[in-house]
Amino acid sequence: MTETISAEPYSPDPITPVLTANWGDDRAWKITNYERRGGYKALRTALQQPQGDLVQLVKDSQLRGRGGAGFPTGNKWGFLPDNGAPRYLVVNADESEPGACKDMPLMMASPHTLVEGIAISSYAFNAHYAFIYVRGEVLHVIRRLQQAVREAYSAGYLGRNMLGMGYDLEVIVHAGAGAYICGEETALLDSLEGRRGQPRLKPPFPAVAGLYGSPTVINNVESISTIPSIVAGGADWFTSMGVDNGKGMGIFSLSGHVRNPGQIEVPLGTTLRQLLDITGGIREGHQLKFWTPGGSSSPIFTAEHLDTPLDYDSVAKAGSMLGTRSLQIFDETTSVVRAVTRWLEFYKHESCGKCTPCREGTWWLVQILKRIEAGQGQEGDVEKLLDICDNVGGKSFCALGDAAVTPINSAIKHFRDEFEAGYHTPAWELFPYEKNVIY
Ligand code: L3W
Ligand code: SF4
Repeated sequence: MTETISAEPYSPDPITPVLTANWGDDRAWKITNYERRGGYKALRTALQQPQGDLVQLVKDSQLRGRGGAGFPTGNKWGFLPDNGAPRYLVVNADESEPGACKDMPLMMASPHTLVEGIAISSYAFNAHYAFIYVRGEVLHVIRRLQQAVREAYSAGYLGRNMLGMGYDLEVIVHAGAGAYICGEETALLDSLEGRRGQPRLKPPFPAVAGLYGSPTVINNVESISTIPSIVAGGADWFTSMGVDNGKGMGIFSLSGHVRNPGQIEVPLGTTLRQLLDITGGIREGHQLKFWTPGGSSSPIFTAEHLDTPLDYDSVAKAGSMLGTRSLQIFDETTSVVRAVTRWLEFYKHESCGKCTPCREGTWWLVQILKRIEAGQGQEGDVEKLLDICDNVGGKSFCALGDAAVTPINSAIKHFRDEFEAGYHTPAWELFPYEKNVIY
């Protein structure tokens, strides 16, 4: 445990926001309001440039994918083979990682930022069809996107002969059916093609053989939404923010035991201590116990990581992953066993069932965690958990299996005594506050 507020209030430099700049405006989601703030000017600029120059610009910007893995966006665009097959852009808007809440607010507040990014990106790598694959449950977001796409067609930014500059692009908003696994890019493609979403073997990567077997770029909502600002500001402006190997800004979502939960956009490399300074800190009278830098798929951090720069390399060096920048904050009233059990119930439910280690392993992990949570754990249960994790992590077909075991391994590393206390005492007696929580 440690204090979370530093003496000097932190001020990000250079000042963001960029992606969230108009979120406070009334009806920023209307095309007229977006245009009033300079929206779609970058598209006009882009359509006057050779396509290869735009791909090079994105490479020069050093933008890395904002969906979790941080793969260099310009490089991905550069992988598309020139084999005469149609090329597709698919935007992964299936955000559903526990704690992740940046793409949905972005699409609600400023859907045209995404639509403009789609138009520029598709032109850059010569795709004439783009799909936004969005979670089926978020009807309000789907409607907002559909309206934005309709407005963009009417204004001539999409469709045949965009802005009279000779390029055609069709954009389709596609609602998924609410399976977390469809956020995995190849399961998403199966679902988009009308089949049950289950991961495909990679390689081939989608860039080579993706939608309908054609070269396909799959990028996260935030990655594509960043493109208009790179076209408008240039690669030097973008690389002036962030750190080595982690350039630009990003939207971080803070949730849990903080005074002001929500989204905040800052340069990559900002620390949790600085973010808490800006947003008001941990809720009054409480102290940080543990947190996730990248949603429930990342190993947990503790107060000793408050000054870890939140960029890809620094977080990896500290033993976790930046992932979706979903900062879930837990204070000392939280049972780590209970938190991990809730996450594992999620992974068990969302396991697609294709491979045995994940399908069976997540089920067994939940059984053991639940008895520890109830104070009915048995001697050796912690070792059993670690053994099962060892047989799931790195031995499953896709990243969901790895994700499921990372919170357990890291929670046992930092709070083993709490798990062992579950051999005789229920979590709700060790953490009385939890009695008041209704599940
Ligand atoms: C061409 C190569 N393309 C890699 C591409 C690949 C993909 C991207 C990254 O998972 C992570 C995961 C979650 N030629 C290539 C190539 N690519 N080598 O680069 O690939 P990969 O496999 O490292 O990652 P991924 O499958 O995109 C994303 C983590 O993010 N995560 C979860 C996010 C939450 C959601 C959600 O809410 N729906 O997805 C959070 O941390 O665990 O590790 O495009 O094709 N040689
Ligand atoms: Fe499906 Fe889990 Fe195997 Fe991934 S790891 S393929 S989600 S069963």
